[in-house]
Amino acid sequence: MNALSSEHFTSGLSSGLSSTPEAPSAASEASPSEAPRRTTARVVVAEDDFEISTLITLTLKMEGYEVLLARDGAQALKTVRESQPDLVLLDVMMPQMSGYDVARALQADQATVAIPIIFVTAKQEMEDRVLGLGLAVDYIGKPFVVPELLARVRAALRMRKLQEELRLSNERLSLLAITDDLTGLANRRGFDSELEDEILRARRFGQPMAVAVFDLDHFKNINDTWGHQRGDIVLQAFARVLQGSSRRVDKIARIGGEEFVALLPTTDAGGASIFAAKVRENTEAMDIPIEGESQSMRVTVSGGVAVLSARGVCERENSELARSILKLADECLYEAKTGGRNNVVLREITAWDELPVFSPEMPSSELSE
Ligand code: GH3
Ligand code: MG
Ligand code: MG
Ligand code: MG
Repeated sequence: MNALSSEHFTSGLSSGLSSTPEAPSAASEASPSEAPRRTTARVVVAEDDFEISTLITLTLKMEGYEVLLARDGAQALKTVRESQPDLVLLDVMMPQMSGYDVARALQADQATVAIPIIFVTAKQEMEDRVLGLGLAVDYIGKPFVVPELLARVRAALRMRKLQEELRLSNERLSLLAITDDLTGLANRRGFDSELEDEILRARRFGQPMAVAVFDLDHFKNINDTWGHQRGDIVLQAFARVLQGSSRRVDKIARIGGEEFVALLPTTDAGGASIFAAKVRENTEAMDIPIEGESQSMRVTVSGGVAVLSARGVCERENSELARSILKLADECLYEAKTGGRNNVVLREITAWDELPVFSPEMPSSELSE
């Protein structure tokens, strides 16, 4: 997923986190993190003995679980891979492939490694149990009693649910770490890694790219006149202007209080200039109503655009080039401010070495202050 594209980023927080009421009936081709979540647990039962498999299947179905049956090891592996179940009940002695080998294959595969396995087997020597518990979360001997089997299935599913919740919450946290709360755009941290990736692509394929920084004009006045909260509404409105003016492949972010940036891949000076002008005009045209007031809020923006249409070899590190590009765009922004604001200044660089060398003591975002 391109986490920072304008379309994906705002919807990213909710994707994969909601649940759908119905369990999918057929195997899904989506990866585990993209697959819709089920409310009914799905269990694969791999058992070559007809009577035992019938008993297990009926028992689980009566508990409301969805059951998929496999008659041998190879079929078990295929069914688990295709159906991404919540639990596998695995016999050890089966034709084609032993339960141990199935378990090893599932653990070696990133797509199935997190699916818990319970061995249900007649092999009950101490060594068998030790080997089995190295591969599975639980081990049930045959013959088993139904209530105990069910209790162990429930326990394994409970553990699975907790792990799944933890995984989703971790996913959410990593997304939050690169997201700006107020606007839902990427934050500086998220933007920096995208910028480096884009520089790598631009260098490798010799394509142009542009970085445009925007800073709202006299924004302090907005806060002073209307209060901080309404100032926030203006920031959100400007974020929407940026989103509306950019393409899906563009990456936009809020990198400071009222400072934003847009990264435009494969965009030359002509394209970047059209983009920045559109942002400036759409911002000027914004008329933000204020609840309970007859007046509305208006704001303008200044922009600094650095366009890289550089070819050839360059020894400098991508991270250093990233800082230099932002610095150059910041210098342009500074010119746009001193030139009267509500204004865009663009500079094009045609050789990587023309980029000014960044001095780490001077954070780029402070240059426009
Ligand atoms: P300039 O045209 O030179 O950019 O003037 P300015 O007033 O926009 O610039 P200055 O840097 O002096 O002020 C930036 C203001 O942005 C001051 C600060 O209170 C405000 N600001 C920064 N972050 C936020 C925020 O998250 N919400 C709100 N409402 N205001 C913010
Ligand atoms: Mg068997
Ligand atoms: Mg400002
Ligand atoms: Mg500023």
